Amino acid sequence: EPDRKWWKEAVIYQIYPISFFDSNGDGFGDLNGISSKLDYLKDLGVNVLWLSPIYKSPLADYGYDISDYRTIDPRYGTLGDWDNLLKGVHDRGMKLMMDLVVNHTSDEHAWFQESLKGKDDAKRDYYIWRPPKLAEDGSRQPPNNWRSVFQGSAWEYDKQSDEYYLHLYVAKQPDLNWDNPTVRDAVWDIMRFWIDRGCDGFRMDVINLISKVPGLPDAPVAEPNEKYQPASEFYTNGPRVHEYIQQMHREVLSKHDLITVGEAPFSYDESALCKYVLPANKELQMVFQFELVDIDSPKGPDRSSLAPRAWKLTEFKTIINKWQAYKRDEGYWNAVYIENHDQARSVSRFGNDADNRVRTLSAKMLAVMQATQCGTLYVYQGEELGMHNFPRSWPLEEYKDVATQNYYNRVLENRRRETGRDDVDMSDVMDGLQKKARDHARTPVQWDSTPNGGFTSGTPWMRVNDDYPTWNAAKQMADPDSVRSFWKRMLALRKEKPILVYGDFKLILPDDEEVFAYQRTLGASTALIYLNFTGKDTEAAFPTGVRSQLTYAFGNYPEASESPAGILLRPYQACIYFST
Ligand code: TEU
Repeated sequence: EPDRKWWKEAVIYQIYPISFFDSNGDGFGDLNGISSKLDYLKDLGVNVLWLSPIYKSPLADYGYDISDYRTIDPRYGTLGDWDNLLKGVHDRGMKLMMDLVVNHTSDEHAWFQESLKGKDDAKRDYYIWRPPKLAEDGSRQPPNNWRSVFQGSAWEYDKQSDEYYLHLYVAKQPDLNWDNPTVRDAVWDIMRFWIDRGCDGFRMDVINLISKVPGLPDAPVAEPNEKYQPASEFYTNGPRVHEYIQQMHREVLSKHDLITVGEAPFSYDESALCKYVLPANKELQMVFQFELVDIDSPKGPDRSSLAPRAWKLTEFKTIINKWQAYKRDEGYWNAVYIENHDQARSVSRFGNDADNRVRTLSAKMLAVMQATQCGTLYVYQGEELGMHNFPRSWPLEEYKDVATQNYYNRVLENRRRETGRDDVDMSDVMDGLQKKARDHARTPVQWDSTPNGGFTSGTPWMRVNDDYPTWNAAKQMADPDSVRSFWKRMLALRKEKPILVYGDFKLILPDDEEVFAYQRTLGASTALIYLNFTGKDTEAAFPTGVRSQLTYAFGNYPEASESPAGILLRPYQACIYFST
């Protein structure tokens, strides 16, 4: 018997509020906009909504830079609007999760403003301040050579105190000093504030980066032509991180029935990441590991590169298999996702969006792939509509993300320096951005075929993808063959069949570069899943001896065709069989 829990069976829908739905015409999505779409979400079959940050913020990183954890940014609404949203969510039997961003704050947060006042200020030690390193010529240099995830030095100089502060992300996101127990207490208080107000759980931003290696030593020089070096090994899964999360569990989490998921970038090491998740450790319920979504990133220490790498289906399957099979007996639990606000659209990356037919088929195939894995399932806004990357023809100005802009500028500066010319060719970088930039996830949701996809009656903060007249929620709600209708049926099936949530996972045909096939087992029952990742017909075998007990149950074609070898799969066909 599986250890059944509501949060394991839940389907979680991530909302990136700025791009979800604008209720007041200012061009920004808002809380009342979300409230007005709750019936749409309930109808889809999701159980929990996770809101990306809606707190007060200068939006340097679209809300992942918080200047007040207890206030809603006016662009998104008010605390009253939040209470109203929560009520609407609870009235429909759903739950609401908040984004806890506490590795860093905004530089406009009151704590940081105080910290800036001087070395003796009570809040100075809330952040990570260090004196400059003096170069031979006497010039002031950052305390070490770490590169920010968003380019440049990870340190910002403060003239007044003649010290630098650490920021793993942009300078407007100073890192909190978790080694200071007062900071930790302040974080527990923020969590209690939202729990007392009724929130049902937390997604914890970069929670595996909160403990830095003592002494903050220089990173090894991996890129000799660069001034600043990739340094994630000095702050990922750091020495005190488990002490801190266990304290969080004792002080806050253990007292409530919450859902918790930690974001854990820069580590593919299952023996490191399992520590956050194994129930015996009393930390979190699951983490977002990045091994799968980084599959098309260059191997090597620089995880901020937006140059795409070609990958093979066998690599993809190996990664999923590794995590699906990992320590089930000790209670390791997966967070299943392929999209979020930091990832390009999955149908463009893992499916095929060359034309409407293959786009629809492959988006449905990816729905089956996710909804038939073991773990808690996360769906990102617009994924249920098969929203895809925006076109290569969009100019750089349409990319609103600071990570994209900074990456482009770093490559541009390097090329200018290397060639001594201004007019360097950047077309390959633009090709890469079209494939990998975070911006593709952030175009407004396409609700209908009215101007701007019905997202706003005003001017949208970011351009709506040009395909909204054909690809939108209203059209898809009315079409039983749409991606949206398919997702709804798929989620209903997952609800009905605990084997899809809890069953053991076993890869079939591991060496096949076209078909991803796996078997799920729970007690005496079996499910088989076959996914054709190509745009052509292909054949695949059944495992020996199982065929007679299996019945075709679900897929993205009217039926499954069999061949002498086993199963004949049409382009991007997905098939689910259950034992009778
Ligand atoms: O992201 C963590 C993170 O470092 C990656 O997802 C990052 O976006 C990617 O590696 C870029 O190369 C979280 C949030 O999800 C993201 O939106 C924030 O920008 C970031 O933390 C800082 O808060």
